[in-house]
Formats: sequence, structure tokens, C-alpha cells
Amino acid sequence: MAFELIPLPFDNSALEPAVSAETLSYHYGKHHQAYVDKTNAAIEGGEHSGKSLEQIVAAARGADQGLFNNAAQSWNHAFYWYSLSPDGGEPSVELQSAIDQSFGSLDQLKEQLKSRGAGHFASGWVWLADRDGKLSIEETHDGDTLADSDFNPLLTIDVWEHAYYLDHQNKRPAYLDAIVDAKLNWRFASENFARGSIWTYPS
Ligand code: MN3
Repeated sequence: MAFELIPLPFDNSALEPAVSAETLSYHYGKHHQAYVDKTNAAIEGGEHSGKSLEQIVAAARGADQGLFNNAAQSWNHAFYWYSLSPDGGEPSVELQSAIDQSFGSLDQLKEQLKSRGAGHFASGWVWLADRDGKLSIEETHDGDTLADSDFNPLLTIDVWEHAYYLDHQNKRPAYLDAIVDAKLNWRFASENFARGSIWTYPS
């Protein structure tokens, strides 16, 4: 069965001005769609047909770089859309407690997300992740993912240029300020933290 592009969980213009409808029309409508289409084309009728996207990511890692890139990017982008929200709410009491223990405060976590995102060389992803109740900020390069890792990802931010160039040009820190200050979906992070296992792509 083919994977479908998940519906965007908000209107195209809901994140403006942090992320514009024009950016989403390309980033979701073209880039993400292409990753899903290429994943489907690569697995059709083959040994990976019928597997979950997480199983495909794990099987392709180190074995089939082309499939890995497209499968991981399909997963990462879906996770990214859920990590964003026009009104992201607040961390649950349990997540807030873990944030305080690991970072000191939510504000300090936000500052670290911004600085790690700004400092990440070239394309990649910055994550808030949990491992056994200890939270950390992780980075993956290019299309790499935490979908098959020992970490439980709670949130991610795409720091590829295509995520922000139309809105902020080369100013990645401006994009990160806008996202991290007001558009992170703390409800989604809290759900992921409470579940304690890695989110799965709808199938
Ligand atoms: Mn992207």
C-alpha cells in the first residue's frame, strides 16, 4: 500500500509571517509530496512493500541511500508539520518538569534550540528528544532522522534553506526566532513525551 502525504494540520496561511503560505505551497506541496512519491515509487512491488515507514527507514539506513533519504524525509516533514502550530499551547506539567530538569526553564530550552539551529552547518534538522526521561537537543544532517533511533523525538525544526528562504532569505536566526518563540506545538511534544515511544507515520 502506498503512503499518502499527510494533510497539513493547519491552513496554508496559519503560520504567517513566520512561515508564509507561499513557502508551504512549495515546502509541503512540492518538496514533501516529492519525497512521498519517490518513496512509493521505490518500494512498489518490492521487498519493502507493506512495511511501515519507520521499518523502511531502518531497513534502508546504510543499505539504500536513495530510499533512505526519501523515506526519512517523508517522515521528518510529517513530524515537522505536527511540530508547528499557529497556537502551540504549553508543555504538559510532566513535560515542563522534564524541561526544567534538563534545561533549567522553557526559555532556556528555546534559546538552545535557536542557537543549535543557527549553528547547524548546512542542511538538516534540530530536534527536542527524550531518552529515558532526559531531554536533549539533537541534530541530524541532510535527510537523517531520529525515526529509527534510541531517542524519542518530541519536536523537530527543518533548517534546510527551503524552509525559510522565501520568508527570511539567508537569515536562518530570524526564522528560528519566529518559529521557536510562537509556533512550536507543545501539545504535540507533550503527547510524544507521554507516549514514551516514537511517533508513527499514518498508514
Ligand atoms: Mn524541508
